Amino acid sequence: MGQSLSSLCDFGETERRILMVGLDGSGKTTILNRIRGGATFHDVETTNGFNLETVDVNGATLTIWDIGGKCLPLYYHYYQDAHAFVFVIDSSDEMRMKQVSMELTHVLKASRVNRPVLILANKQELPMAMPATKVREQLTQALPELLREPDRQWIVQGTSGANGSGLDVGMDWLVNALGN
Ligand SMILES: Nc1nc2c(ncn2[C@@H]2O[C@H](COP(=O)(O)OP(=O)(O)OP(=O)(O)O)[C@@H](O)[C@H]2O)c(=O)[nH]1
Ligand SMILES: [Mg+2]
Repeated sequence: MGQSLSSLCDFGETERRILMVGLDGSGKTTILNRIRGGATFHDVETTNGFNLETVDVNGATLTIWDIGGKCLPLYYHYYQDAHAFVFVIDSSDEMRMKQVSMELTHVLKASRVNRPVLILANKQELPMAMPATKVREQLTQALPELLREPDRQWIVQGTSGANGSGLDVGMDWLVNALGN
């Protein structure tokens, strides 16, 4: 602890550091696999620590840190160094929305206010999944500070790690927001 992300890796000037966070089992590693071009959907092991991938999206080089949900507190210190966040939610698990709000609060408090937050309402293909609009509604009720940060760019995008839907739209938004 105590080191900055940029001191751990030698980043080029155009690279952008993206932290992918969210509760364990929300689908972060599955989504990372999709973003890096893996088309197949299969069970992945829970992440102990983090996975790191560099991907090109629309001409932008993104270094994505996929942090295991059970390890998040160990990495809060790094939030201030991130250029943007991908915050993944299991939309089929309404029972954990309070815990989700608490984790999102950490992102808002520990990061700089001008860092974009792409919130993915994942597992949309499941019949019991809350639609992205409902996830957004619950978050804005639980975290009114989201609405009070005028310089914060954020969206809630529905996705499925199972079939890849919604990911392109979300990543397009993220790259565009990073350019603003
Ligand atoms: N039905 C469905 N299952 C998904 C989806 N995305 C991920 N999963 C499954 O959800 C489980 C957890 O996925 P992971 O990608 O390991 O989740 P994670 O957020 O990386 O979990 P941690 O590493 O523990 O933080 C796995 O069984 C995945 O196959 C999705 O969109 N739909
Ligand atoms: Mg994982």
